Amino acid sequence: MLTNDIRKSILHMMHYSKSSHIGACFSIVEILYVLYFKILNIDPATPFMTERDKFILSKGHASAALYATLAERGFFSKELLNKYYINSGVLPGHLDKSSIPGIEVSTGSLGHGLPIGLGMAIANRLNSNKGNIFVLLGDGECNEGSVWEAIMLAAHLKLNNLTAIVDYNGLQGFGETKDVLNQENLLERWRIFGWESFFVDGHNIDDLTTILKLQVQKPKVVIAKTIKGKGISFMENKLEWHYKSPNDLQFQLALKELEG
Ligand SMILES: Cc1ncc(C[n+]2csc(CCOP(=O)(O)OP(=O)(O)O)c2C)c(N)n1
Repeated sequence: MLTNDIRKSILHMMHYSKSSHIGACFSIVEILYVLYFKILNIDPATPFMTERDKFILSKGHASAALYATLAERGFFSKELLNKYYINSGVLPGHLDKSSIPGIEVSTGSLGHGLPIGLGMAIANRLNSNKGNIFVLLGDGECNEGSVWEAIMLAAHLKLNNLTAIVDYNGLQGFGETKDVLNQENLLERWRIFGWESFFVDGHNIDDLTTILKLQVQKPKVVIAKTIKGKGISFMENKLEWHYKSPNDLQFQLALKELEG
């Protein structure tokens, strides 16, 4: 299963580089898999083709998940994943557009991906470019005011070439999203602001594919219910795995689970 291979790559990268954000990566593996293998009109051989779809990982701290997916999709060799987040590496911890083909936007400072995606969607409309824009945000990231400005303008302009996906895992860096800034009824909030809104199991490949393929007349949001740390029993729904990196024993245990 490719999603399992992506998780294994992420685990190796995090362990080797001793870096953070493994939980944030594991919660979006199925979303990235569906986008890159079933939805996006892209070609790894011509990564800059004009009418391509563009994906923005707005929660740029989960860069390892995107690198692992891009490698599986053929954008670059899997060997390059060893150059993640190390001195003289090639793949930085937060996304840098100039690092490697396939990274559309530099992100890491939360709250910028959707406003940038909005601008790209407007530009595509003005240029009669058929490319669609997809933006993946964290649910904690939806605390940022800039996100809501973009939500309002996209709805006003009825940008049906723009899709947002919210990684709704209920956890952020230092607590539960509902305790940090409660955004009850997140789906209803987007709907009231004028978006075509859907709620799906963010680990269900068929459901994600069906909803992301739906053609609608407005901007679309998919609130994807996920589990932070998904796939490794001792990491699932555990806040500490936002920042912790697996030690040697934890690495072996996690690998065993993925291989089992
Ligand atoms: C503007 C900004 N403030 C703070 C941070 C530090 N930070 C990195 S990840 C994170 C938590 C984000 O939570 P969420 O959006 O729910 O993403 P998830 O943890 O699910 O990946 C924070 C606060 C940041 N990257 N950017």
